[in-house]
Order: sequence, then structure tokens, then C-alpha cells
Amino acid sequence: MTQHIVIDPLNRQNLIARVEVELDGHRVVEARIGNSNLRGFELLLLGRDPADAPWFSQRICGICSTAHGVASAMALEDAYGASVPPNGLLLRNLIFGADLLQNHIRHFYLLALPDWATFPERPPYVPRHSFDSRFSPAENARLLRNYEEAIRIGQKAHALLVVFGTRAPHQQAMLAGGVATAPTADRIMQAGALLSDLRRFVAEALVPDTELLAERYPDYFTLGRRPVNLLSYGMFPHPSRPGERYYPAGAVIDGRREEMEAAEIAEDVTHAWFRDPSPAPRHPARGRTDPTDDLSTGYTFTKASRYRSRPMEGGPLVRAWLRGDYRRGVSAMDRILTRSYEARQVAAWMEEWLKAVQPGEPAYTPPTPARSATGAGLHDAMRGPLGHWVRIRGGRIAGYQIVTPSAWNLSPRDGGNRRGPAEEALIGTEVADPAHPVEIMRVVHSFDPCSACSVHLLELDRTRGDRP
Ligand code: NFE
Ligand code: MG
Repeated sequence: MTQHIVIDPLNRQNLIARVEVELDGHRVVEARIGNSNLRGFELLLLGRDPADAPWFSQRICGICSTAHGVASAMALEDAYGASVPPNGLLLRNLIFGADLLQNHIRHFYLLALPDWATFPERPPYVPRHSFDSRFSPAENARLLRNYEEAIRIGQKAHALLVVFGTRAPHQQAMLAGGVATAPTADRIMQAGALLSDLRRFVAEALVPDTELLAERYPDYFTLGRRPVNLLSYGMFPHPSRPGERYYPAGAVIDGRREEMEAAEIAEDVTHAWFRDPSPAPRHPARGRTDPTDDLSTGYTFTKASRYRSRPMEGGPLVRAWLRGDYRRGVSAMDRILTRSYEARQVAAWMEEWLKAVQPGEPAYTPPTPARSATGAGLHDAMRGPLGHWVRIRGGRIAGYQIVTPSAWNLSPRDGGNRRGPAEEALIGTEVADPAHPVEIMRVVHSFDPCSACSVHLLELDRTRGDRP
């Protein structure tokens, strides 16, 4: 007998995605992830000055906003043939690195840990699912203490971002051509003090707490598995070796590593609420955003992003895999572990970058804007590959397409009826108690899903049955 379960919302932040599964007995045999939020940013950028793109596109999200600042500035640099001085690349890496630490710390403690540890029976922790809590009372108490500390440390990560980024979220310092803040000695010292607090928390709390979780729940190295189809655009440009990134770009197809070919990226709208006269998937440089209010077919506002026609997973596990740092497996626990290891690695690199910054040297080279040009900015965000594609005509934006990590990880089925990565990962999951399907939440949350945080342009009326 099959049973239908809906988890809505599926997240502890931006409550706009839902997951539906079919259980055969206790086993997941079908999964669909839907996103009822229309990301209208691609439309509202049309006709604007290209220099607006980094400011506007960062508003897509309150948690990963800096990633959009980076990708958007890079798309304009590509369009203008502009370069960034080494100081600018270092400051950009530092600003983005601070935001990455903020994301990874908050995800583990605030967004994921309530799926595993026992929290007090009082607000803001209620209501909560009952589940198999396997920590001793002393371990549980330590996790809850670190949860509270993570709130303070997350603020320090934002404070670090602000040193060179000027504000958080939605920093204002990154432009096409570099970073507008001067790397003065006092700013470098201030950043160094904040970074050392963050490094200590990552080393003494985040990493050991994640390893404790992995030790208590080793079955999650089996749950949430999917085919080894992985994608990264790379992350953190090297300040003096052009083209090189600390995390390299690459693709893994059925377990085999290959070069990342941007021409192989395409979006399919067969099961998404968009119109397209052509049934073939489109490369984002030729992408369209034409939403429909006909919800009778499809189940999401997320387009199905594909690489060589395959659903590809992105995120810290993929970056560690491509760098050769970690290849244990592709499961829920591998995703969770590598996210914490990545925080440790990035914090260590940030210390190197901070030492390499040259006070007094420029961090910005003004670009010469082109009246007519196209450009692409491909750089991983915290959760996976992030691409911005811009087309400029008459000095104005004539086309803008964005493909986010969560569009990769939470993508729906495509024209070939192939599921997206998180949907694939859910198939086969054993749910002990269908009234409390915590296993499904743990698997989906291992991707750190985010379906557009801060701006909702569309409000569906649930009373009219507008939900899928
Ligand atoms: Ni709103 Fe994001 C990241 C981007 S995923 S968190 O990482 O880009 O949609
Ligand atoms: Mg898009």
C-alpha cells in the first residue's frame, strides 16, 4: 500500500519549498520537490543600467547574497573585458569567505541540528518532530550550548564581511573591476581579530560537533545517496595566477572526472511553470523567463538545470571531491561533513589572503563599459554552481539569466522524466514513522536547500487551490 506525505515548508528558512513523497510501506518510491516562489529578478533587471545588476541580484537571497555580488560582477567583467587587481581579488575572496563561514555555521546549528538533537520543549523550538535522538545527555547539552554560541559567531562572520564589504547582508563594495573599500592597516587588523574567533569556533565546535553527528548516525552515509554526477564552477580565484581557483571547476559524470564545459549547461521547463515555444532545453545565454499562471502541468517555479542532460549536484562535497580532499561517498552525511570541513579550509585560506593584502595598493580598476556585449559570471556559491549571464544592448540590460545552486540541487524532473538531485537522493529512504518523517527532512536538508530568501514577488492564494 502506498502512502502520500507532504512536508511543507521543507526548510527552517524561506518557507516556500515543499516536498511530496510516496511511501511503499516505509520506503520512499517517488519524490517531487516544488518551489512556489517566482524569482522575478531576471525580468526586473531588463532595461536597467548593467551596473545595477550586482545590487539588484544580491536581493535574491538574504543568506548567500554575496555569491550573487561575485557572479554578477564577474559577468560584467567578462562582458567588458575588465580585469581585477590582485588586491581586489583578495578582498573579494575575503568578503565572500566571511559570508561562506556565516552560511555553513548557521546551516549546521540553526537549520540542520534540530533534525538530530533534542531541543527544549519551548518556543522557538516547538512544535518539533519526535525522532531517534542518539546523543548522551552531556553531548546533547554541548550541542545546545554551541547552537547558542553559533548565533553570536554568525554575527561575527557578518561583522567580518562588513570590514571590507561595508554592510551585511547585501554588501555594497564589490563592483565590476574589483572592490571599492580601501584595504587599510586598521581594517586588516580588525578582520584578523574576527577571523581568529571564527577559526577557533570552527575548529573547537563546528568540526567536532559534525564528526560527533557522523559517529552517532553512521547509517546516514547510506541514506541520501545518488549517482555520482557532480558539478562545480570553482571558487576563489587565485590573486596572481589568472584562471586558477582554490577550488577548481570540474564535472564528475557517473563517477568520472572531466573538464567543466559551460556550453553543456541547459535549462528544461517541461515540469516547471514557464512557457517556451521550443521544447528543447536552453543554454542560459539564450535563456527565457516567461512564467505561466497555468499550474495544471508542472509542479514548481524552479527550472530543471542540466549538464550534458544530467541532473548535477553542487556544494561543499563536490568541491572537496574535485580537489581530491574527500571521496568517501555521496550521501546525506558526506554532504554534512564536508560542509564543516570546507569552513575550516576556507578560514585557513582567509588567513593567507589577509596576510597577502597590500595596504595602499588599489583594489579596483575602473572598467570601460561596453554599449553592446555579452558576459558570463560562473563562480560557486556556498551551495553549489552559480551562474549569471548578461546581454547588454545600447548600454542597457537586454537579457539576464541566473541559475542558482538550489536550482541545480532542487531541480524538478526534465523532459526525459529524470528527477532532480534531491529527488533522486530521497528514493529508497526508509522512513521509520511516517507520522514523523524526519529521515526525509535530514536527507533534503543535507543539500542546505534555499529557495530564494528575501523577496517574494508572487503570492499564491492557497484558498483557491493554487498550490501544486
Ligand atoms: Ni538563498 Fe544561494 C547559495 C545562491 S542557492 S542560498 O549558496 O546563489 O539558491
Ligand atoms: Mg534562472
